Amino acid sequence: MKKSVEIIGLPVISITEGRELGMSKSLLIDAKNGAIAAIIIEDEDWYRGVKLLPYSSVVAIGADAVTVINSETILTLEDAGDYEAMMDENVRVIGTKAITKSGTIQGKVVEIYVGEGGKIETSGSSGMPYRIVDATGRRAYTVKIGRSYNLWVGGIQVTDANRLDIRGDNGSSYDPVENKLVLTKTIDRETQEWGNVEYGIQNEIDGLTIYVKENITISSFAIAMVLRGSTTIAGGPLTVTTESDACIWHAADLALENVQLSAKGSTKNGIYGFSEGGRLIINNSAIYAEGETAAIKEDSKNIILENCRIVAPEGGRVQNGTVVDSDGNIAAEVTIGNPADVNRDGTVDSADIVAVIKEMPDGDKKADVNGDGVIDSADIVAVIKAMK
Ligand SMILES: [Ca+2]
Ligand SMILES: [Ca+2]
Repeated sequence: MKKSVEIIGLPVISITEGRELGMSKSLLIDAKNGAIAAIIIEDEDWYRGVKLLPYSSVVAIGADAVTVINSETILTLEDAGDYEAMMDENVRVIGTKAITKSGTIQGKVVEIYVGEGGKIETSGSSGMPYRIVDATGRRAYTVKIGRSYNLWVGGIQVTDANRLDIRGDNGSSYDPVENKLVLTKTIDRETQEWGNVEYGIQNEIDGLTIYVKENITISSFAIAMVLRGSTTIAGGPLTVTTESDACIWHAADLALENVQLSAKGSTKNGIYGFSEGGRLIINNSAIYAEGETAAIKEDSKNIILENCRIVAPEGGRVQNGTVVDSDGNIAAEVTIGNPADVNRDGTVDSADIVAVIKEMPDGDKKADVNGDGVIDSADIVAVIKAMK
């Protein structure tokens, strides 16, 4: 998929003749079919009239050139035939109003995305069919547009066209039916600049599940994960890291469920819940969070721990939307785990029984699974009970 700006201004090269035929100047739009019909070419004879390159004659659109087989694929106005009517209509998609079928104005089309066969996909987000109204406001066409989703992975917005391989690295895919984003590769945005959706992950969809299938890292020079829609993170191990204000920032419910997660490096918070936005629910997960001002900070003051507890700091507890140590000081480092996951690897299994035996009777307190102050066979029983 290409943005229109990536097509315009490129030299058009004939492969067989090995020469430049002109520059791509603009796109001729077939509004009725919601597609790019042709690329309008400007060459040194431009004053003699417009020349067209039918989109179907394009061999490839690369970063540096548009390639065609030979110069015969370029049409002059005399033989433009079918294209003439389109040129008269002069439909400009960029900057025109996009209206959904129900009639709601969705705002202006700021950029068009050109998919396979020249099909137009807009950057609209509702997933509904759009009508494109031309610049005069009189003509309107319903355009079949691939949906795009309010979800950005490594700065790339998820669309129907890219959702099976969002970043082109076989590392991320999105299923809109299950509302599930699957990640298998690290996302590094540390050298990204402001302005181009700088976060590692940005989600505005409610009910999204992010399933981390491999041991990966999400990093950014800015906040690494921005979650404006309610989100569940599962799987792992996942490391989320930044030197910015927060590793994970959420403004809706965030559920960490059956996940092994480490949020570290932040100058302020590992996990931060903005405003009254949402709760932080941690269920059966192994979490490490650090932040110079507070490892975890929830403006909603709503932190729910299910099937896990604060393992460090020792005697730590939830208080006033953060985790404090036994003296009531805000903790800059917090470890939360299923107490039965003694070795903190995210699962409860026989290795945890071995870990308990190693610490009997008064070793590392993390082996005191039932929290009664001693490490004994009762803790082994507690591990067995937690095994599934
Ligand atoms: Ca374990
Ligand atoms: Ca015990």
